[in-house]
Amino acid sequence: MPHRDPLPLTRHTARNVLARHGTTAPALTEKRLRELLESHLTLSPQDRVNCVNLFMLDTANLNGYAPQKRNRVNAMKLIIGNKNYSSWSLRGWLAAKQSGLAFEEITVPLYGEEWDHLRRADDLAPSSGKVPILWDGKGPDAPVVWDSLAIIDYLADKVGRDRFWPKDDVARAMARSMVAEMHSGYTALRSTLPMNIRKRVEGVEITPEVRGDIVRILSLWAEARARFGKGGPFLFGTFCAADIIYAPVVSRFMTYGVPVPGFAMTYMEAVWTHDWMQAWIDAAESEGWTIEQFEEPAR
Ligand SMILES: N[C@@H](CCC(=O)N[C@@H](CS)C(=O)NCC(=O)O)C(=O)O
Repeated sequence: MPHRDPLPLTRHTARNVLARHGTTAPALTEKRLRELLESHLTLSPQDRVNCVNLFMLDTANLNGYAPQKRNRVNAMKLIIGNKNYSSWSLRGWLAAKQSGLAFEEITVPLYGEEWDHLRRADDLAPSSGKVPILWDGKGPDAPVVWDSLAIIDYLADKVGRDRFWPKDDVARAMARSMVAEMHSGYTALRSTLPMNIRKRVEGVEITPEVRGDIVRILSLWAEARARFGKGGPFLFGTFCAADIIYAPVVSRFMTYGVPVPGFAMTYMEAVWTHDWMQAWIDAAESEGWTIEQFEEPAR
């Protein structure tokens, strides 16, 4: 039974049909594309999501054409990976939320069958095919920022440092250092225990290297909370860049049942139940993509 849904597209279908009609996405209107594709549809909801995302990437650089949200052409656009797995995307997305600015998000499925093609799209060229990447406006001359930490810095410049960093110099120095350490380090933890929001794994083996990372993180959390956490439940009291950058660690600790002391559990609960995290988790849980290599801890 063909679907008659409003977004009846997959990339394969789109490509095949377009090729058969001797046309390419740039030449099309959304309406015409729908007409061309109407008769080719036996698609899952996930296929439809994929296709819309991919179609948007294909057309995003074309003179303001975008099939969705055309009235928000000046809004920022954040391209992220699968919400279940992409820890750097979570950081970029939380940063965009923290900025308070409107942004359009596009989720692209990492490492899926279209990934090789997708990562070469114009919109991902500045990051050489990595997410997250933030476009501040439309067109090739719009400011573009890739890398989660650069996105935090860019947005803090735009909306004011105090939204992202503690006001106090001593606290801010520590927060910045913690963020930098996460961004450049903890490779054992990051490579061995990949983020997988949906999953719970029991009895995972914690290597000495991973244990070292965990102990270091817990000691930094403890110090930040003890010295600067009086104003709220987060590392430096109110939610800031440090919480953004450590949010995927919270998820990893939950997924792999890493035993943590009470203060850390309380902190993790604060992060996990934060409205933005809950929205991200809900979306991760309803994603249909599975990336096999991230389904098990690495050996
Ligand atoms: N240092 C970058 C890392 C970005 C990154 O490696 N992102 C991953 C997803 S979590 C990615 O795009 N992987 C796709 C690939 O490497 O092909 C950041 O902070 O944003």
